[in-house]
Amino acid sequence: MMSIYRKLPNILITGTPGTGKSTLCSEISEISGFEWLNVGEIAKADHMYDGHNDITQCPVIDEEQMINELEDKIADGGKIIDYHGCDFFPQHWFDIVFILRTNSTTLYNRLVARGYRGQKLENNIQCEFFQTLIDEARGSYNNKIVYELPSNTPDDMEDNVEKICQWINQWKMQNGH
Ligand code: DAT
Repeated sequence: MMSIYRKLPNILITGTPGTGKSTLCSEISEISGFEWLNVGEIAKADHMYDGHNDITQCPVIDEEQMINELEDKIADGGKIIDYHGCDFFPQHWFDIVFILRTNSTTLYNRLVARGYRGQKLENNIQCEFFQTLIDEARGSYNNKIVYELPSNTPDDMEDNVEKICQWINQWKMQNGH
């Protein structure tokens, strides 16, 4: 497929809640100047919901409304999108997709610290264990642009920030900036 012309690339960061998406995006945004779009926060702020999911115990995002809301921003490029789902975004939005991975014990501890318990805690641990986001990303995007990144330790976080910033710089060089 021909790549869409953008002055700057768009990056999708996905993964189970607690894998470190917000932390990573905030650091990359600070370094690169790219705008961080936290889809969960945007949905919350604008009440972009369409019901409630009893299994995940989360409100269900109004996907159509979200796509309409983000479309113009995405067209400009230079965005980092952060969400724990990835199958409803148009494929052409992203130049690269990263999935953060965290081992079960570490993720469990992070989610407990965040106040998750019971079914919600269990569902998220299972989501990571069964590689739900990997399947979702691989099923939704060209696998050549989909990468897994471990996110267990602060060293991992640092490596991931560096890798993504390097990728941005490389993209700019290859695209004449
Ligand atoms: P998410 O946005 O995916 O829900 P987060 O960025 O809020 O995740 O991170 C959840 C918590 O885990 C937060 O306290 C920071 C910590 N954390 C995330 N990634 C980490 C890593 N690679 N090493 C150590 N701590 C990490």
